[in-house]
Amino acid sequence: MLMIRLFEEEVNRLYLSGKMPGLAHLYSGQEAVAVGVCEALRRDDYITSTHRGHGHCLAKGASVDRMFAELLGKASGYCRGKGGSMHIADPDTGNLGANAIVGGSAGIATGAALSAKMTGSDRVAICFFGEGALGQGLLYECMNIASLWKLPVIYVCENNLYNEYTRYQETTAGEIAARAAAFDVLCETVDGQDVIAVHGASRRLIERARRAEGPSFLLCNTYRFYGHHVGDVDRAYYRSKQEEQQWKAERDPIAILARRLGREKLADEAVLARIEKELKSEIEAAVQFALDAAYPDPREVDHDVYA
Ligand SMILES: Cc1ncc(C[n+]2csc(CCOP(=O)(O)OP(=O)(O)O)c2C)c(N)n1
Repeated sequence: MLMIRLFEEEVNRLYLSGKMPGLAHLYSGQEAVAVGVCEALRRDDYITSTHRGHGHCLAKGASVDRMFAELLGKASGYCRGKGGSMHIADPDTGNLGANAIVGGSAGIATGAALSAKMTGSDRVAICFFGEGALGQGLLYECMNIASLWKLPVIYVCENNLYNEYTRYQETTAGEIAARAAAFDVLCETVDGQDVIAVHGASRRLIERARRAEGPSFLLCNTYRFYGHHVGDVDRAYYRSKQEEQQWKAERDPIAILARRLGREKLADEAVLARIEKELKSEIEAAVQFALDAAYPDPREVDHDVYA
């Protein structure tokens, strides 16, 4: 979780210093969801991700140097520098890709689950999506067929309270869990700031999917600490500074886990400080690798691009 947090802070710095083209949607605050879920997966299981995808990629095993290289448009990046923040895919770790189309991850994850079933493997697919995708019809077509065909897919809804600059209650009628229940898809709701809770629920739902008992829906209540994207700095008009400060002070998933580790005498301050130091130097080296890396040859502009 700390790796994701430090990665995102560095992405923000690269953006603010004009070194990163385009923009990025930071995952800070939501780390317990990606980590809690992905720690319950095998390397060959699938995930599909969203525009806010760095945390999912890292939790599934992507390396920070190739991630930074991709963000900076370099040839050593995951998509040879042509995808950028919102399109990172890593087949080696089962990551079928981030997706800038809200709701798009549902179709890909459900298709991957269908392929697992048809080929007789026991792989499962995780569909990460924000609550904004609850407004997309594709999700319901997918949940319907996944339920009828008992596909091994888990729909992980990260409700961070806002679809871009709008509170989710202004776009989402009724109870979220009822939408899964309508398709006879089992739903569990968890505190998305508690990595142990997310992990426990994920293990149950993933093992159930592996036993061919069908799809499920994991509703994670969470919060993003930064704006919708790195450029969304002036945001008091849609959410108050006080609300942000309260979540950061009381509901930070990393601090919640650190307190628990201390209470249960599993790690003391010195261990946590050492982990932070090691991660900081890994991130620093990865940024330097990406800054020094070469851009793709302009003659390759139409290679690996699909239309
Ligand atoms: C099909 C589609 N419609 C609209 C957009 C523009 N858009 C980008 S992010 C976003 C809101 C996403 O909210 P949510 O799914 O809750 O994810 P979050 O940003 O909160 O992680 C919208 C509407 C888009 N990318 N794709």
